[in-house]
Amino acid sequence: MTQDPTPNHLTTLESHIRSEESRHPGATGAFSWILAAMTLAAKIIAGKIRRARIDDVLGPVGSSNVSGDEQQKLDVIANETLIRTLGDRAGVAILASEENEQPIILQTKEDQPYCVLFDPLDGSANLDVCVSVGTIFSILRHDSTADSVEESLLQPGTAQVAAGYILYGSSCVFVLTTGHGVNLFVLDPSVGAFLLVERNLRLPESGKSYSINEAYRLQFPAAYVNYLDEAHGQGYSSRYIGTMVADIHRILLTGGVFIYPPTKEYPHGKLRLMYEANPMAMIVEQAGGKAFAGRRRILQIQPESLHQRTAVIMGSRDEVDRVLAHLDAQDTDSPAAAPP
Ligand code: P6P
Repeated sequence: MTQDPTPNHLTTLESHIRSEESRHPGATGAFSWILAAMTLAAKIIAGKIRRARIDDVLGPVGSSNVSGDEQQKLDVIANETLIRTLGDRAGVAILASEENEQPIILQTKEDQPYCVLFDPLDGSANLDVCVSVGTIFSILRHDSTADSVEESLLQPGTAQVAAGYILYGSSCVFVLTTGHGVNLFVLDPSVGAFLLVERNLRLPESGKSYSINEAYRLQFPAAYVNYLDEAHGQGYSSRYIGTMVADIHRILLTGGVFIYPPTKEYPHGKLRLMYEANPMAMIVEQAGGKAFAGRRRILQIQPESLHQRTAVIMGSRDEVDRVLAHLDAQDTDSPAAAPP
């Protein structure tokens, strides 16, 4: 972790974005304008989460999203907040959300340079019990030559121009990469600004901690069970919050590995490639970690559909390599034991 070289300076997320923009002479400001919209949405959503029980907006809406996940009231509120804040920003051609089956076309003019994809409220099932949740976003260049709107979005993770997440936890944290390292900002509610607290954050190369839902152990391919058995024998700790953003944030700061293997319910993995795995993978790699789906680097997966799912192994280099070594030793992905 690189401590800020100018500890006495107060850098806000907005001023950081402006200084990044000044590094690109040809910049039109559209990119900065989009990140500013994400900042505004984050502050609004953070406020709504803090007041959720008071305003009685907890619990399910009574419908499911395209992935079949039960929608929480705050899923819908967060989604609408992001669409409203991004919707009037010049430079955004298309929005895509976990909560919307189809992409949202904002401006059909070909010269709109960007697309924004997001999971508005990751881990929202945890809201009722006051456990951390998050917003994840990915920014792609708009490909106006594609045959269809969805096709224009189906770009591999390496094409992302920026990725980030907001973690609504004991504090509200905004983590951002634009391809030049990872920066961490914390919301100061007294002034309503995200302040830079860590520049060029580096993920520890190792960490004896894994994050996986061991309730599904009997459904995991044998290689993952073998890894767990090895970890148990080497004194690893287990930490699992059930919100990807929170689990990955802990790993970003303290090391370890997050794993969501293929299971009987999710044979291709549970997490969504375009707006969960890809942005988190960009952040993890920019911080010096590794991010794989089985034996494939996540960022190199060519997407086939907007809401497709993937398995995930991401975190410290050494820890991801340990899991991959078991995958290499196991030439099939068959479950360790026949599912019940
Ligand atoms: P499980 C939340 O629903 C989520 O999409 C991720 O944030 C989280 O890592 C995962 O699913 C938890 O899934 O099956 O362990 O409840």
